Amino acid sequence: MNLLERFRTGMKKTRDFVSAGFTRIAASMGRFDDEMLDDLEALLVQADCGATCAAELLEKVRDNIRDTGDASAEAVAGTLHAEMMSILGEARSLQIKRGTLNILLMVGVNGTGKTTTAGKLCQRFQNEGLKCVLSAADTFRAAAIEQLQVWGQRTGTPVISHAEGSDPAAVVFDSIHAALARKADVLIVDTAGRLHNKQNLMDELSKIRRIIAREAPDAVCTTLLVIDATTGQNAVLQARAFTEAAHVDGIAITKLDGNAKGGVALAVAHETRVPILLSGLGEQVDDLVDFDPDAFVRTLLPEEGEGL
Ligand SMILES: Nc1nc2c(ncn2[C@@H]2O[C@H](COP(=O)(O)OP(=O)(O)O)[C@@H](O)[C@H]2O)c(=O)[nH]1
Ligand SMILES: [Mg+2]
Repeated sequence: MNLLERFRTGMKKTRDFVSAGFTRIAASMGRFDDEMLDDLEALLVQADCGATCAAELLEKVRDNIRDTGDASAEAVAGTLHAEMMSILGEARSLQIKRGTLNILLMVGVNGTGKTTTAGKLCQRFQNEGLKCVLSAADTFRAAAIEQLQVWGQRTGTPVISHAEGSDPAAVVFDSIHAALARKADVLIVDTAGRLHNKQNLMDELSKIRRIIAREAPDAVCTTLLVIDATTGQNAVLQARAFTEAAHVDGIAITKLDGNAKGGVALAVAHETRVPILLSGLGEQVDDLVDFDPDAFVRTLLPEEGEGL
């Protein structure tokens, strides 16, 4: 399956809702009038693209119709495609620098998919011939540590952990030394990284970053914010809060397979302007793909021959 097919299969619920909805609205007349454009805007809002983002998109569509006189379904889909691409920005993937230690800090609220994404990433890196170490720095619950150990077994990756309730910074310290001793390429740190309040998150992350700077000054450190696509506008609020409280290098948007609300990726990109690097399209180990703006947009919108 190529990337487009993976997005279309994984995001089937969203595609059935948005793409089929677009086609249904367009079908009545073949060209868009004001009422149909309002329906289209409502459809995008229902798919969780965000009210501001949807309003902006439709404003561009209306401008284009005014400028060109072309209100055909193809023209409307074309404008939406271009504008959505501009919100999402260029395709960017998670970069791993060879010959040095790369440290990935997974942050995000509980249940968004940090541990699962860490496990999936491990498998991806192993497939690419990179050596990985997992760090169980979410020490709040024993279950969280055990869950990461399961991923370690599944992917053949060493997991560095301490007891429940221990200091995450100490786990990170040991993990860095284990990774350096093994000459690992990637250390994935499953942090608690939760946002009880901004100060709390900033303190936790800055403590971890201080240890990294001291113990592995040459390491390339990347903070990945994990966002659950099924949580609607909450996902947008989380993205805003985290990006305000901490430096976030990239976003992993999980559970795009979960419901018909996958449009939230647009709302998150619109709100934060932080690149979305990864997308979770299921619970299995290989259900993680690079976020591809073109494939994503072509999943939302119908194309010629598909009702246009
Ligand atoms: N359908 C689906 N489920 C996911 C995805 N990513 C994670 N999950 C599920 O979401 C739940 C919470 O994930 P977990 O990694 O424990 O979240 P954490 O608390 O942030 O570490 C688990 O049941 C995962 O299997 C995804 O991309 N798609
Ligand atoms: Mg976890």
